Amino acid sequence: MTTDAKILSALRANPDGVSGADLAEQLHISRTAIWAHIEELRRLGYDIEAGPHLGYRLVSVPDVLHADDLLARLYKTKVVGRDIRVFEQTTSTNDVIDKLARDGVKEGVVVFAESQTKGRGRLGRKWLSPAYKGLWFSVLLRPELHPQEATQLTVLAATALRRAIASETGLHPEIKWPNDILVGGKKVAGVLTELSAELDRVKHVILGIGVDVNLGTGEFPADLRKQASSLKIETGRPVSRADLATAILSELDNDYVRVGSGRFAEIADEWEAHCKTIGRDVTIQIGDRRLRGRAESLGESGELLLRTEHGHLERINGGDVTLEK
Ligand code: BT5
Repeated sequence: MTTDAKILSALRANPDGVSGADLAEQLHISRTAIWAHIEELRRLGYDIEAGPHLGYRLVSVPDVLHADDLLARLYKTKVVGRDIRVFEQTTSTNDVIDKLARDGVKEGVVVFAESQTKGRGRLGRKWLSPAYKGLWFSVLLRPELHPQEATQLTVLAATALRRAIASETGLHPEIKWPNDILVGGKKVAGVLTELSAELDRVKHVILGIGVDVNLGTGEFPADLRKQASSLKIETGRPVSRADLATAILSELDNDYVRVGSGRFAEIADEWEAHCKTIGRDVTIQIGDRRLRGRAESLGESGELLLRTEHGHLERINGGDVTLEK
């Protein structure tokens, strides 16, 4: 843990304040060094009060993503978030992770960007990623899975993401198969799963997650306004991105460990309980192919089981779903 992270942890553990002398002793550095770090944190926007009796007290934290701070808050995770990197701007965070994956970096590394110049959705579609308004990040995983089972990870990501958004905001998000999180019928988050695989083995998976946190209505272009929304619009108040990021990463870690120990079925049950798609009549567009039918359930590998209008059961691994009225 870096000195900044240790100071922030100590301030959080002592909400009434902690003296410079105590901090210096705990961290084995001089009081002057403590003071210099406090000044640096203040420059980043952390409001730290100092007084002769109370010592240093954390009054408020800024809505910035600070890698050391996130690391300190995620000290309990087993895989996801053991290594966190924050960039001001990237093309796509999935591309940054892809490069790290090829360089042999361990699974669990997370890359956040305050803004992306080439944020993307599936099939090369554009993903709007304005600066400081959302969470735009990617996670590297190296699971022991067959390539056909990789859809499990999209299911996992959507389930963890839904749970974290619900607990942090009190909203009731729903999942639209395979990768959308909706609130009040509008998309507030999406998952882009990219895979590098050999015939029978997954080499690595990149989970790219975009969450519209504090965008105002005016920040969505007109063509997206009908279908997209943000957590701020839906709750009527700003949402702390650092708190939400911490919650999402710890839920992801939890569920990744569950999948690794063969407990995907538990996640699938939770997913079905919150899925808007199951039990509905749908049209699914897969490339040039269009299928109609009823979405029956989730298969063992995370695929959607569709009873087509002709009565066959189809296993669907990707595509765009439109819900029929
Ligand atoms: C997705 O694709 O929903 C996956 C989105 C993943 C974004 C993250 S951000 C971090 C990481 N780095 C990346 O480059 N990507 C990932 P899809 O289901 O194909 O939906 C894309 C469609 O959603 C677009 O064609 C738009 O209609 C709409 N859209 C674009 N930006 C949006 C936004 N910010 N919020 C809601 N909808 C959006």
